Amino acid sequence: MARPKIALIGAGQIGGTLAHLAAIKELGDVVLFDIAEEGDIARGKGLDIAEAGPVAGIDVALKGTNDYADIAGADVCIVTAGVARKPGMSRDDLLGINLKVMKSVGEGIAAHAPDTFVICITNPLDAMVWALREFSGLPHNMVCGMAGVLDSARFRHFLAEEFDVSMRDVTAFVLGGHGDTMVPLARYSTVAGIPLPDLVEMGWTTQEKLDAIIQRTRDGGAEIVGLLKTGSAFYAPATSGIEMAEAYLKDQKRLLPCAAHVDGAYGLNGTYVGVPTIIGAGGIERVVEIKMNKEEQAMFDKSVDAVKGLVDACRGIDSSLG
Ligand code: A3D
Repeated sequence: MARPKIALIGAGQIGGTLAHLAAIKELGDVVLFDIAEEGDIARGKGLDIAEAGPVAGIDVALKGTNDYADIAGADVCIVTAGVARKPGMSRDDLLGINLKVMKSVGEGIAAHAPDTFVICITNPLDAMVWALREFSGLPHNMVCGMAGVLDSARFRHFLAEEFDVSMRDVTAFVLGGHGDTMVPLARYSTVAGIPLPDLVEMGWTTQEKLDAIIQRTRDGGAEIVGLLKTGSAFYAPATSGIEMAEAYLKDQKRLLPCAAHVDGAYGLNGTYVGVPTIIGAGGIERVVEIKMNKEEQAMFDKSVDAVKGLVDACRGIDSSLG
């Protein structure tokens, strides 16, 4: 049986890390696509990782390209093409530039890999995944965005540090748009099944400390941008994207929060936003609707409104978007 094929559209910081992780995990053959003018980074990174193969014992093929024809037959496309944040920029500042990129990427995927499962990582995430779906015309269940896995991972990391427990025992739930309005849900986040509010009652932490961790989670991307100065996070985003790709390729039916097309659930009709989903061979097989209390629902609604505002801004920039 042929190995699965993974196309990485964008071979920058996240794209290169995705290629390395996909190769190390032997998820399939990897094609790196980029149009960078300052160097042939797609071919350079592809060759560099391939040359690690004999040492690491990796039996997959890597190819760099600037020709969309090379992504033909891809089972998964992970899209990071576009520009990333610099200090002082919000994710939303990237909208105009990255919308144009989504148009060319969407058309490239539609022409050469229409049966693929698309995971978008380009920011501002929820609006870009919506636009990418519109431009590509692929079925909604086959186009999603990575943000919730990363935001939840950040939350889990901070909680594991606070409680001094293994992060393997910490589960966390972050919903809503990937931005300042994201909704970390304490009630649905646990240490081995014990919800965070109970842990506060048990004296493991205080409500003030928990609130500070929630805010740090919301600001997690900006914290890394502030440290790196030259770009944004890439190791954790790439690791999160690979987890979603693996769930699809291996039909794992993982319950993962991701930016999915929500039509009916949560009172929404046709909005891309971060929700719990089941990812398996059918792509986004299900959107899981959880119960929220009034306060959580209000935060979620605010986040949905922020996403809708960005989608409207996209429509204002490109009149071909319906
Ligand atoms: P970077 O290292 O700049 O890589 C982006 C690559 O895209 C560059 O190599 C460009 O040459 C390439 N590119 C630009 N236009 C095109 C095009 N039309 N076709 C093909 N390639 C193109 O950025 P990065 O890898 O650090 O980040 C990529 C994106 O992910 C940015 O938009 C970030 O804001 C975003 N990001 C999202 C998250 C989420 O959690 C959603 C986290 C971190 C970064």
